[in-house]
Amino acid sequence: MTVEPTPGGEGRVPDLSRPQVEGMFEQRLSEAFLTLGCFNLAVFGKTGAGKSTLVNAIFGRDVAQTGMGRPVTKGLVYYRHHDGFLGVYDSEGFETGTAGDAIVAGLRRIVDENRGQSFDTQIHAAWYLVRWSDRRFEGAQEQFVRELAALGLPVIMVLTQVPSRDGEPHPEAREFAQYIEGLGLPLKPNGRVVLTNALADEFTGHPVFGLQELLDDTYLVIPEAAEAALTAAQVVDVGRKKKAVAAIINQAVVVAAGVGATPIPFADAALLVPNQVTMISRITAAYGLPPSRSRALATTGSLLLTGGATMAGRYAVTSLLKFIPGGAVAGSAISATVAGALTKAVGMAWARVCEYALTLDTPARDQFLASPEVSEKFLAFLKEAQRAGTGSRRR
Ligand SMILES: Nc1nc2c(ncn2[C@@H]2O[C@H](COP(=O)(O)OP(=O)(O)OP(=O)(O)O)[C@@H](O)[C@H]2O)c(=O)[nH]1
Ligand SMILES: [Mg+2]
Repeated sequence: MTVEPTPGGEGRVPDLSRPQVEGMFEQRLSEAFLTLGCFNLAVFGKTGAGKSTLVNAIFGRDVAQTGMGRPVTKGLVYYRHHDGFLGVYDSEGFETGTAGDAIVAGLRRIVDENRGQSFDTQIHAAWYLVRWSDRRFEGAQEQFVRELAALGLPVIMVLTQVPSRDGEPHPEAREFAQYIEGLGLPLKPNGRVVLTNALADEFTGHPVFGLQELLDDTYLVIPEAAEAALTAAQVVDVGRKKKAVAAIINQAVVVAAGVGATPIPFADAALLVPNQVTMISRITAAYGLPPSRSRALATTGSLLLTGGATMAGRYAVTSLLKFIPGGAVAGSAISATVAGALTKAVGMAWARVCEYALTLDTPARDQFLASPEVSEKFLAFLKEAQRAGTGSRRR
């Protein structure tokens, strides 16, 4: 990679050493993840209803296998995913009757204990799953759902393993859902039953179905404070992640413009670094990338941003000055506009790195996040953004 010389920028950058920036990164990353908090979901339904499969489909991870399980009450295990922002109460092998009574009693205790505690220990939503092909919804199940609702939990009713064609569910599954809706259960958000299929069936050709709807309904019933964690944890709706990230970048741009409001000497681009470190950390958390990889990311991030000058920063400033109005005049000073544009470019490029990481499966992703490829991709995206910005192709 070649880095263009800095126009008149041979001046020094205030010294932010790599270890300093790295330490800053590690700290801001863990703050960003802590701020997300934890989204807690409780999942109920008879054995084989598809609880584990549905959780996997929405969150892209086998919480039961990769998380730490802790039996919280008879019949109920709490899995806190090691990434920290997802917790699942799984009623494994749950059947109604006395087992159901024991679970309700245990849940009541959990709900009572967590009342008034911080939001990330509370249960934010409950999914009650019924396999559509059972075509039966028993009195005991109905009773159980009413008791969950009486505990104050928002209950979303889900029919699972529903076949569909051309976006339409099997008519009998629809009928079954309507039957349940007719029982007048206190279902959230609107008394409706959500029809889903969590696994594509290659033999019958039945596609995955209804996951977006289930996720949308879940957003509607949870407290606002749990939304950021859900957005990070889920893998169905990348659009929601992007929206959260766009807001983070905009905030950082405003801060950067503030730093540049009194134009700062070009050589002091490093003044923008702390804000960029915060931004990159928050972007990483919003996408739900693993905090367990934060050390590797901190190393890469600090390499990229040290002095705002070494690579990315210097490259970005150099190219930006060429096309930002007033940039060339500034020549040796970073104005509010330049500071904002620079920060935005860095944020967008990092967002693309994260999105790329999300397309990889877990082992490949972990490997990628710990590799020099992160900085290579980041710089490539930064260059692309700037080329698009100038409207010119390769020089
Ligand atoms: N095609 C298809 N198969 C599913 C779906 N959900 C579950 N299955 C299958 O049904 C079986 C049971 O699913 P699980 O997700 O293990 O059910 P569970 O509710 O977690 O069961 P327990 O843990 O025993 O309570 C598995 O063989 C799944 O592959 C689905 O949406 N579509
Ligand atoms: Mg299971």
